[in-house]
Amino acid sequence: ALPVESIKSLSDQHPKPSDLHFQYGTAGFRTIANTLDSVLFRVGIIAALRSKRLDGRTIGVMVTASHNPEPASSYDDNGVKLVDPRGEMLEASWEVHATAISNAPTSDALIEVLQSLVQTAKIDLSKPANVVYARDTRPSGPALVAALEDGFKAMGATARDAGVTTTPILHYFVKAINTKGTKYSYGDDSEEGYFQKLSNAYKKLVAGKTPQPPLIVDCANGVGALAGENLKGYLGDALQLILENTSTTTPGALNNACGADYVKTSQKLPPSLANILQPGQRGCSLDGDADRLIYFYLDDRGVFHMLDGDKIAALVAAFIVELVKVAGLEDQIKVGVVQTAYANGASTKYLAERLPVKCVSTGVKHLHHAAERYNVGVYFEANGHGTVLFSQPTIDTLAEYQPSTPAQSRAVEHLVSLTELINQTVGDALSDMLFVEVVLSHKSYNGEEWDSLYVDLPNRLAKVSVPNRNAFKTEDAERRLVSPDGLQSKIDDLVNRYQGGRSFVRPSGTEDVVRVYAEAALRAQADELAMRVAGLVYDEAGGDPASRPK
Ligand code: G16
Repeated sequence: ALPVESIKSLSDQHPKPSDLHFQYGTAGFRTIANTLDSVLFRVGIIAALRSKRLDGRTIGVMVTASHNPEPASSYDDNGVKLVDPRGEMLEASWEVHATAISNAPTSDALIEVLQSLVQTAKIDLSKPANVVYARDTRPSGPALVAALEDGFKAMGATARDAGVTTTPILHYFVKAINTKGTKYSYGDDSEEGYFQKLSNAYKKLVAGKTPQPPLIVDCANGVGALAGENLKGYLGDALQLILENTSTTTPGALNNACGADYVKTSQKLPPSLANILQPGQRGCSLDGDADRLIYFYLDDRGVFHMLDGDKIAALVAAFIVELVKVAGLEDQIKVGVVQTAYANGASTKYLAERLPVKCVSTGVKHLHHAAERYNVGVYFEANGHGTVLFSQPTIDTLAEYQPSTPAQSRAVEHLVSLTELINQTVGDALSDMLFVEVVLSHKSYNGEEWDSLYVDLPNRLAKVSVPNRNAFKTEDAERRLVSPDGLQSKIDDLVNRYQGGRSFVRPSGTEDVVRVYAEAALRAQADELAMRVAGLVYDEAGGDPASRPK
């Protein structure tokens, strides 16, 4: 039976704020940190139940608000998300349970919701519950983790504290723990195991190549700075990393005018790198929990150029296709790409001329599942969140294949090393960064040569604060609005007036805003289209005057 008494007494110490409604969104629960105490306690319970449901397999819990800002005030965002046993995002049907559990108004109501979940999901409560959890560097983290631990305690779960680490490392731990001692062992379930795995694969892949010039890494003043420092040690001379924005304890510094989201959204170099990045040099930005990666470089004239998730997808997908071809495995291994509506139109055109490309809704979970349908699935969101998945049959094919020439054998070895280098559980900025460096080094590309694979269409992102973002509903992989009524046809009318115009509107799953994307053949037109569509959204929804698009 459920440990009703222990849940109730601990739950009374973590009361739900009566005026708030929580929602398990794109990346779990994410909102103002000081409202999340009851949510964290309950997530502890949910993780334990999920583990019991899956026969005691280990479930991951990550406390982070990733790219969200951390202003030096009480409005610091934080969040929490659950990781399923293979290291992937929580199964969608459980997101609904998580939302219901987080909103039960009292301890008694909580027990009722839990009892009904135990029944409907047929959870055998006599099974063990195993959990591994971690947090990023946010100041609100420790208190939230304490609430989470109370949730584990209430359920009698066995919980392992992975401390302060990146989101992708936590995902790696989950998979490594659950595959330990099996023939599918994913690696040693320690940070050392993770760094060894990545750095060994990297060294194999670049053996014999001329070392790349040093790479500037903007760590967003987040946990990536700690992991980056570690990685540096394991890489040694194989790749020189220069870590910048590493102030993990300065209040308000996290993601502030730096990091992958800043670079992608503002399409600018973080001001902190202005005197550091030299013309011709490559740099990259991680986000606050190191699961997103954006590259950039300055050309000879010192002009900034961004290489986003779409450019990364184009670079790495072409590289994998080439290796598969050289290996002589073209007929057996099919490579496909998954993008979202945010993918630049030029990238979609470039990729679709070479490979199957699919468009899905925003959120790694959607991309991940779509990518699993290919033998090798490359998925990247334009914001730099992505990875490459090799299906198990593909990994077996690579292991069993008998190459007939030295070139074939080298290509197969490289493909095998890539399966080790790339984090197969989720987007991982450090692993993706090493992958990009491998391709640049094999191709002898600098930033400019990589950038010239295709020319981005000018584009603009905007956000509008509205009273109720849930009034915005979409279809067709978020490319069209079905509600508010009539708004889509107004957007269509506008878009038709711009050459190469494309625009869409969707509610964010991580911030209380509606997002607007627009692209067009010319820069000024893309900006104008974005502002006009944002204006339509504002007028339609009675937006906050402070966010009136200008
Ligand atoms: C999360 C998700 C991403 C998504 C992003 C923005 O990223 O993992 O898949 O693209 O939020 O989502 P939205 O536009 O719905 O706010 P992160 O890096 O914040 O975890």
